[in-house]
Amino acid sequence: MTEGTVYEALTVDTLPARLERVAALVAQVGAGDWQVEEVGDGNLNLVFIVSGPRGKAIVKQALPYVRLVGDSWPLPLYRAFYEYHALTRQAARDPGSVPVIHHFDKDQALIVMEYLSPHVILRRKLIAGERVAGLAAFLGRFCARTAFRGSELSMASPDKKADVALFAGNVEIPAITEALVFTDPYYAAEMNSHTPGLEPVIARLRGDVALKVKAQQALQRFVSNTETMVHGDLHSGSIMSTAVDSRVIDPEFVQYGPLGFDIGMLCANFLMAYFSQPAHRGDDLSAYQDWILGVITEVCETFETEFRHLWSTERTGILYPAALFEDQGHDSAPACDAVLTGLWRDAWTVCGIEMHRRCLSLAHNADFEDIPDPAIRAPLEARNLLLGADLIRLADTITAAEEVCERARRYNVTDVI
Ligand code: SR1
Ligand code: MG
Repeated sequence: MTEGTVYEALTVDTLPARLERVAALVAQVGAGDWQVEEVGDGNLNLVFIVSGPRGKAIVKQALPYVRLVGDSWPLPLYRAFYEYHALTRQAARDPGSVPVIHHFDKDQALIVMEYLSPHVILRRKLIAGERVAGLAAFLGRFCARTAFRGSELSMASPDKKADVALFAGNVEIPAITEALVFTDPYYAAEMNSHTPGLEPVIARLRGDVALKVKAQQALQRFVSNTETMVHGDLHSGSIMSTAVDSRVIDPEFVQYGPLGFDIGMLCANFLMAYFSQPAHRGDDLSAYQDWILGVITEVCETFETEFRHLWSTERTGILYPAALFEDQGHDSAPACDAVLTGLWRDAWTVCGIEMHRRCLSLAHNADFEDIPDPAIRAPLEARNLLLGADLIRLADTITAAEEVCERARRYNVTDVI
């Protein structure tokens, strides 16, 4: 397969003949007999593991439609182009945080990348009750470094503007987030679904005009604020881990957006893991739930520490220049505090919204969906929905992740339906 060929979706049967001349793939797996397995379990793409005499590699190919729904919902192949460019920027801004890219074919919407082993999707580990050493520090640093280094706190303005222009072409993929995440949870949108029993809680959320205003204000900032390059879909299905190592994958929802977007979405997914735990285990339940809340706290603390460190050591962009502060003998810490205040307001708002959309909109998460009995699932989701509403309402006033965790602990022992 070479550049300039007409797109055709790969299959396990056609992949070897179609990719046998891709030198970067052959260099990874070796020439000769290849075993190919399709392992994509996400909502959108094909993902193949190619095994050869020398090793393994991942071939990820976009499909021209939403896999979760089918060809009635077309989706541009160009998302692979944006994913490729996002991965190169994340690798530069936080080295070692994402898989190594071996090859990109724009026409086939295909990326050949490092096969991570024995990594598995973090969401599966959280459902299984497994702990990951170093997870929180890794994620806190990743969010801080990509946020800071992708913004005009760090980047030269012409480079930042060129990047914003490049990623502005990613239209339909962020549009999914605009609808599914920010808007659909708050009315009876066509593709929505929810667990029976949640109706009273849903009625409360959808009847809360102030809540809808805050969610739409967050959407307004999401579509019009190009502070930094965001991963755009940083949930526990976009992280792969072993017991001691983690990487971030799958940034096809990349765009330039608010500094607090990724860390907010990430914390939401840990909170949903937390609330779902009573259905997944008996032994170790409270210790494991404490571990998850500890991850949230440490992610946020690491984020702040790293962001402040970068503020002092890498503030090379046009924003808050040393010429205005340090060079005048003025401490710039209050300016950093102000940036972080706005960032956390956005983060906790997005966190609450993400907690809502995964129970009310399309594309629920396995943390709850793997609970087969709706009578067990609904009360756990209800706790999650109510905490989400609190976070949206109180985002302006939350000063530490521990306050969020304390609230989560209280809901966790309250029967709200
Ligand atoms: C139609 S796509 C639904 C969801 O899957 C992706 O992973 C994103 O989370 C998106 O919102
Ligand atoms: Mg994804």
